[in-house]
Amino acid sequence: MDPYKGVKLNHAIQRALAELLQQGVKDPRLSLVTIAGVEVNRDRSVARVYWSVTGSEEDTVHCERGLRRAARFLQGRLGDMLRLRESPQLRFVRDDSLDRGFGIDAVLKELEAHGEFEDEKTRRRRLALADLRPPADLLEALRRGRRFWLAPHENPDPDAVGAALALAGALRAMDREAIVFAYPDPPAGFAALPGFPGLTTPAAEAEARWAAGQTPDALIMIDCHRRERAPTDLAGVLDRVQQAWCVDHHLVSGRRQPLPGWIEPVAESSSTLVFRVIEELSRGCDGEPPFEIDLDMATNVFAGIVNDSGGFRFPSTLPLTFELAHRLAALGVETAAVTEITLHRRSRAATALLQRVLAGYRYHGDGRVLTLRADRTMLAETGATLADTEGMLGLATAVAGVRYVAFLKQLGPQQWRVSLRSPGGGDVEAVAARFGGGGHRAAAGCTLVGDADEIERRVVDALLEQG
Ligand SMILES: [Mn+2]
Repeated sequence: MDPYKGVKLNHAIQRALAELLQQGVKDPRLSLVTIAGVEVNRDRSVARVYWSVTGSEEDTVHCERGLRRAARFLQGRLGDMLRLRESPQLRFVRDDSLDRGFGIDAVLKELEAHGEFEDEKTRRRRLALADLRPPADLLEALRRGRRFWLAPHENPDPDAVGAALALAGALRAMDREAIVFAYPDPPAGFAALPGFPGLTTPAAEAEARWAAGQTPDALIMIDCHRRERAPTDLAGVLDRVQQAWCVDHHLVSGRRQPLPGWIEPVAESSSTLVFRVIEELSRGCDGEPPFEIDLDMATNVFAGIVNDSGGFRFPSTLPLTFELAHRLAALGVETAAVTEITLHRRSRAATALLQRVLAGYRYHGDGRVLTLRADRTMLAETGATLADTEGMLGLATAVAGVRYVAFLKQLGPQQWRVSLRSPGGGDVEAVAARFGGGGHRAAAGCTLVGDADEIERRVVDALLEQG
């Protein structure tokens, strides 16, 4: 019998590999490799090993080769150490996100140095708000510039817009000029955000402002880390801005370099990171007077964390999320009202759309897979927009017995966005990847072209195959 189960096996492998790399291999540079996490697939035939190394690009390339060469050996030793009947095949995946999480990485290492081995859960539990440390170069850029353009990603949510408005408020408190760009479709739940839409500027005006000589010292992308996530209205000026930064909590995917700034995937929201930036700025420094974090900034931050933590229900919620909520409530934020408006309130059009979507629920494979759909006809007949589908996945994943949810949203005549969730713990990233998409194990998506019934059938088959 196998003593390791699911997550436990991941941790056991992570630990054993770290030990082997420290002592068991000849190549000294491999001892500098950090194993960030391990993910074993369902039948345990393959283990994806996320790794990173601090050092030059050359070191990284060297380690990548070394790990590949040592894979067989490590696999064999693992089997012995963990007494596995069959040890999984090791696939090494370079984890770029870790390189950039300098702050947290350092904190975690520090914690580790203090005590025995700590698993991810313990680490997350011990993180305090003050452990999130904004990078010095980002703070420096915010202090140095006079005019800032802040851009939440397209199809923004209250986290993206709330964080942008809060940061703009802080910059204005420092006598800087700061504008937040807004897009044609306001985010669902925006009504709780102080300053929206009064303090936002249509993205379409960017070009005119540029032409009038009002060019920004820096552009700051919020809740995303690539220029491509900016709305098309901004595309023309994006390449011309001298400096672009980001504040984001999403994992960096792909090999391409993200924007400089602060990417911290441990945070449940970008608003949390922005709060820490504001807090640092508010202390003032040489020739820069301190300022107060006001109620509007606090409310915008709270709307962001309440949205991204699903009202403190999502597993991404950290103890430090409650620490921040406490701080914000003490600053006077009307937590109940903001939560109600951000997460709960629906327009009549959105309610009509919800009725239609609920009526279209379809169960497959004895109720293991649930599919739902929002097409253009439904939007046109109810007067709702795609932004109004926010929260609908949450209702579907709540249905007892459902392992996978697929939500098909129509983007164009033959184009469908498929959002996948696995409330039952399965791996939807693997399914999204088969269709050219990506994401995380529990939440992923892809965009497919074709007939909706046909797309639905293919996706459902792939999900059922996943088990
Ligand atoms: Mn977010």
